Amino acid sequence: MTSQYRALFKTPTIIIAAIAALTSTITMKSAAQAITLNLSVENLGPENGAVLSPVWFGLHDGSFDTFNPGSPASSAIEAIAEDGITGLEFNTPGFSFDNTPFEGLNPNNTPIPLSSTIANLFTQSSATTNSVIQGKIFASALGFFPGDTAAVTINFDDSLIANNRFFSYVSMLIPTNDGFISNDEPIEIFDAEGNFIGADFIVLGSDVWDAGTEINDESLSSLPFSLEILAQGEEQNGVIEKFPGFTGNEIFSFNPAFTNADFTVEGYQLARIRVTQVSKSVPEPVTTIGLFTLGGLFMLRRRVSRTQ
Ligand SMILES: [Ca+2]
Ligand SMILES: [Ca+2]
Ligand SMILES: [Ca+2]
Ligand SMILES: [Ca+2]
Repeated sequence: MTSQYRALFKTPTIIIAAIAALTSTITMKSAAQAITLNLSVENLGPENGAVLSPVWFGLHDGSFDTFNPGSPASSAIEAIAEDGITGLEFNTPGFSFDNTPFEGLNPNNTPIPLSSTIANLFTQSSATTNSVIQGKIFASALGFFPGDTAAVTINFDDSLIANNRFFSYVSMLIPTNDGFISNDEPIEIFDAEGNFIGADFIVLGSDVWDAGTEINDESLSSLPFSLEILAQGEEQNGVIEKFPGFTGNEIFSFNPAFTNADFTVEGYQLARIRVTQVSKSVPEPVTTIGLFTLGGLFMLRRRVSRTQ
């Protein structure tokens, strides 16, 4: 066998094939490339801590602003902050309310008009004129319980980087009436030259906002724990401000599931959010063939030198 491998390695046709494969790999890099990003969310809270609703995300050109402190919330922020509704509940692969308290919710009976959700506002926004990339990240239909991690992978052509240089996200905090986390300013994940920057940050309890849309009473009749209570609660008619703290004890005493949910305590870490680049590559089969061929050559070389 050894001499056969040695003979193969010395055969000019093998080397020519390897060079041809290498050349095709390099040539393909000047063509359109697929950008693959991984977006992940982890609930860092302690056991029986606060729950994050499914996290809405969107990529855009930098001109989409989810909210401004001191201003009234949009209908999009209100729908997420009060009830965790993004508008993507009925068209996200793998997402279903079956076997949850919200089973039966459908586009025709949702108490929140889909036209007022962030999914629709984002689609209509000039920030996404040429490309609409948005979705939900979730560990289950109810979102992220403490310790839960989930990620989504998205692909787009690198010619669309300028349209998708910025990342935004929103998620509701449970158990609050209208507490949410989101980025006030778009997060730059590609620089102006198109180089990947990414994101990796921790959201603290002190980073939670109050949408100013629902009076905080943490009452079982206003928190969205069942289909019937969706969109229930007293109007606040206020503006977005830092979460002022929990007001009542009802929610913490009725259910041991929330004994550690007061994220306003010192040092409470809510979530880690990451945007990483998986690859920026030519269509996979070409790369793979090139690498296999080179790898084969290295293996041959090693076998040859070891036996010499
Ligand atoms: Ca803002
Ligand atoms: Ca409301
Ligand atoms: Ca409020
Ligand atoms: Ca409510």
